[in-house]
Amino acid sequence: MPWRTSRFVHGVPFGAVTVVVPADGRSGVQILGDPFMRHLFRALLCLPLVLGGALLVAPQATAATSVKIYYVYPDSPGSDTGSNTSLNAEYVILKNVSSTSRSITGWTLRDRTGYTYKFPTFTLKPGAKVKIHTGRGTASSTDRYYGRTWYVWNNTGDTAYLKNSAGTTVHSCAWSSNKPKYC
Ligand SMILES: [Ca+2]
Repeated sequence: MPWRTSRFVHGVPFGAVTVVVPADGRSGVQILGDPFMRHLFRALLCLPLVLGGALLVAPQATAATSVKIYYVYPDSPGSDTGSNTSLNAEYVILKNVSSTSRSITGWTLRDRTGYTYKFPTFTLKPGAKVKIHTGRGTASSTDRYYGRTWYVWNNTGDTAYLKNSAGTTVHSCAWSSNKPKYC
């Protein structure tokens, strides 16, 4: 035996093995008993650490942005007359950049002022895009409408915010000119 039994005062019987805690606190915990059972016991001791690690990693993996603001067209062509056609030529495109279908039910798109479009029950397939127009129109799987009678996105600069159903901002895109922009 490389160690002295007298150093270990806390021997805890644990089935076929005994866990021994050193009295001086300077040495590590020793596990005594049959070699196979000792290995098994060590593996079981490690299991909670492995499971705990998986729980810590998993939420971060699922929280990665799967749907993002893809493109903004803040300045409708021509004068800002406020016609429905002009309003609808101002838009933001979202894209599912993941490889699986994603629900964006209850998600919102808004500008700095707070003009908000909220998605009803809605799913984007992998790689699919949806265009959110400022004016009125018939909603479809590819085109949605704020239904407003005046513009949302400032031509001189603004920020689009995409929030999930919990209200957490998952992506934002800022611009400082009237030029269309890939985010
Ligand atoms: Ca505009």
